[in-house]
Amino acid sequence: KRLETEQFIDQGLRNDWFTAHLQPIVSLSDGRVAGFEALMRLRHPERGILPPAEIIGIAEENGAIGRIGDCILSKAIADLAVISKLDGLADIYLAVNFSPLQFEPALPARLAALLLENGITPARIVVEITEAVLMLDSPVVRDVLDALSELGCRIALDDFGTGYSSLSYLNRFPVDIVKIDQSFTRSLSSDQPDVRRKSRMLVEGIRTISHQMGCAVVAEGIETTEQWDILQTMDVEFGQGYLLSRPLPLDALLEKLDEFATPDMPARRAAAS
Ligand code: G
Ligand code: MN
Repeated sequence: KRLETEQFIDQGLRNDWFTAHLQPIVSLSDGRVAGFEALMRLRHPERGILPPAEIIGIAEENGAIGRIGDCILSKAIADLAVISKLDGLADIYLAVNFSPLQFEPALPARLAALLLENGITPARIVVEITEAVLMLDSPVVRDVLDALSELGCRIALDDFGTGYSSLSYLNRFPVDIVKIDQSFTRSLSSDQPDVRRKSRMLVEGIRTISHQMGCAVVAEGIETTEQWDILQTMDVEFGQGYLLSRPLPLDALLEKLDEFATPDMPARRAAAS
């Protein structure tokens, strides 16, 4: 099974099977699309889309993640350039996930060059990292983060509140955005009143600390209108999840964007109907 996955990765890189799917990130106050997160997908010609978690796990072990990351980064930026031409979407942002192994000294310059080629300002790029990057706590990681930040990119801390994610990271690294892990969003609508109440307190607590540290907040994994409604009352700026849209390839996304907010049509009604 593992060998097979390694072969798929190899073939994928050679035959251009890797692609970026894009998932809208929506402003909770008015339902407008604020940005997109690029998510890696391997589209096998016979097997279809392969589960990304397994591919990323193996690619991180055998080092292929660097080349996959480069490929996704350049495709997603090219997609952003296309989306930017649409009415009202000229300032929309792109969030890209980075694995710890991609944090090498050459990254900021390579990203800057890609952005220049595609006519995109660095302020429109969000670099998503997990605590796995910060846990390395190496001078290289620090320097790369600082360089990305100086370039004008924003830094988002992904899956916040789970794993080894530590509040002290907010203190020690230049974080601009906190993404509340989807498990918290899910528990907001748990059938157990106690779990609901406590998750609410956790989300409100994370939000308050994030805001006090000057970070914007994104709630991940919104799947139901109930979760959306709860989050809307909580002063969380942004939301993302299947309720609004699954991650989609560029052509499907361009069609779907019609459903999203215009000034007189909030996105949620469109998404929920
Ligand atoms: O670690 P990160 O948060 O970047 O991972 C996002 C993953 O979650 C992606 O694989 C994406 O497809 C998936 N995802 C996005 N929205 C939802 C959602 O509403 N529900 C669930 N279960 N998964 C989601
Ligand atoms: Mn992410």
